[in-house]
Amino acid sequence: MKIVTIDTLPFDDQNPGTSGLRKKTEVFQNPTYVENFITAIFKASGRLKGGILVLGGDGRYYNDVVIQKILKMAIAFEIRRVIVGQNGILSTPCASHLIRTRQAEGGIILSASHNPAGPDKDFGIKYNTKNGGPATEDVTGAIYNQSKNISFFSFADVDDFDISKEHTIEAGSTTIEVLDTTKIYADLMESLFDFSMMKTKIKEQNLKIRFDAMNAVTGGYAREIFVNRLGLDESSLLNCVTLSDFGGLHPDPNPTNTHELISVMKNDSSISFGSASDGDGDRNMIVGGKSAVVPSDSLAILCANSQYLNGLKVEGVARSMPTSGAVDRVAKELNMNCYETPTGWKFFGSLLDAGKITLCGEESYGTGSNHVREKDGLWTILAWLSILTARNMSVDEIVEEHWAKYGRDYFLRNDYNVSSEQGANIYNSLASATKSLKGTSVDNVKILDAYVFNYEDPINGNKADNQGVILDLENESRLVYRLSGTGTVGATLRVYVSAYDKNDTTSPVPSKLNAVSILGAKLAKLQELANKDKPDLSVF
Ligand code: VG1
Ligand code: CO
Repeated sequence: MKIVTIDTLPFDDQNPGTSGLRKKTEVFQNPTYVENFITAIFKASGRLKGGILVLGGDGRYYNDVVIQKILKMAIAFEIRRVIVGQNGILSTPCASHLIRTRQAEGGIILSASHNPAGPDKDFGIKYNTKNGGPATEDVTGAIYNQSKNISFFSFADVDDFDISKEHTIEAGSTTIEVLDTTKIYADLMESLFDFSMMKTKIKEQNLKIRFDAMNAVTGGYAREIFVNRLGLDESSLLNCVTLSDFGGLHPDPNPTNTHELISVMKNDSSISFGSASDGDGDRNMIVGGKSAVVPSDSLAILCANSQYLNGLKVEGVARSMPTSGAVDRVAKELNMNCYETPTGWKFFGSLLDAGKITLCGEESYGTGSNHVREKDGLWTILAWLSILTARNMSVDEIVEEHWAKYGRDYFLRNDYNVSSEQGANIYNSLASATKSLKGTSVDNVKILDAYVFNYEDPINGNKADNQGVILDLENESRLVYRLSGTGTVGATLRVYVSAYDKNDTTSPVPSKLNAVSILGAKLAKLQELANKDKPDLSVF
């Protein structure tokens, strides 16, 4: 077998963000762009040579081409075994599971997750390490360094491999194992939940559900779980065929993007449980008859109802810093530790590995448990289904019961799309204003505390500075500012707004949070510095 080595020059923009390297697809299509980055990954994770690599993606445009490139490069790099999803399909949580169960050195997931797909949309490459979780900052830093110093890459000069069927291929010193991962993932879910009880109760309770895969990676897994194993009707599935452009959908599951699901739920009151997942299957959205469950609440509700999760023993919980404090209230009541981490699943890994937490979540429609080291969309949906069937209650009833007991943490996120310069300017101005803001009142609202969130991992001591600006306001209201690390054009300033009310739990979110929202924009000088008089997107 001929190994070809090609000279290359570094690209200066291969620095992974919150969750992998994401760019416009056309950037990845630049000659040698993919090869450079893959070489950087291979070199930064020393033990891949002779080790096992898990490989797959969410099925988006360019997935097929990049998979073939990586397979040929893996042979040249003498990776011992590459476990690749059939047709290149592999969800992020399933990749995490495979890395763990097959003792792989790492995994490459081709996905820009919740970003849209297509030749003029986005593509991405994520790297996960041995524990199954997203590469931590030290590893992504090493990858970036390698990418800046690269001078050549190598690949095996062979025809494309047939990855359309389950089989094993020997190539050089590499074994390529093509796997249909649907069964593996469904088996994992079946080991975590009591499917036979759920199946019986779904029938007894005549439960009707809708699940929207948004034409992305979870369609096949969902059919196997919901229809084949839990006996739900085929009509439960929406957009469950994986398409390379996701059928034009924006697979970021929130009420704005899931029109079809929301309208189906509105038009048929007999369907009491709706859900959706994102491009690569790690996010989830839970919808009741009245509205979508706020992800921060979803995490708190899972924690408060963990006795209905088939014996899952919750030792502790964690939430990302912008996520509301709803789960903190439950943790306090249950007398368990609650950790606050920076945004991004990579920061939960050490806590999960050390057994300090069992559940964790983010406001961005991500929740998961210690069964893998990624957030897991279908797991969360099954967790809700497990609670709903065990308690014979609807989503709305569960949410209302929760608020009645704990009060409500009203939450919304305002996104402002600005230029990179404007984003940096707004964020840096806020960060440097924290000292002068602390203790002052603006528009009659007292700013009790103002600080930059610097994190030190409680398990390994790793530091991650400057992860956001936090303003704690009176009456348990809070503003958090940070710049998105997953966008591909300009910058997105995220302003997270929350307010707590023990008694009033039924106000509309926008009106309840209006005053704090306006204050948030004013303090960031959004009008002055970016000419923005309203957010480009509000998610709640
Ligand atoms: C966003 C979310 C963050 C999530 C990340 C990856 O990051 O805010 O909570 O972990 O996406 O999710 P950012 O930096 O744009 O705010 V996924 O499902 O797109 O891998
Ligand atoms: Co995702």
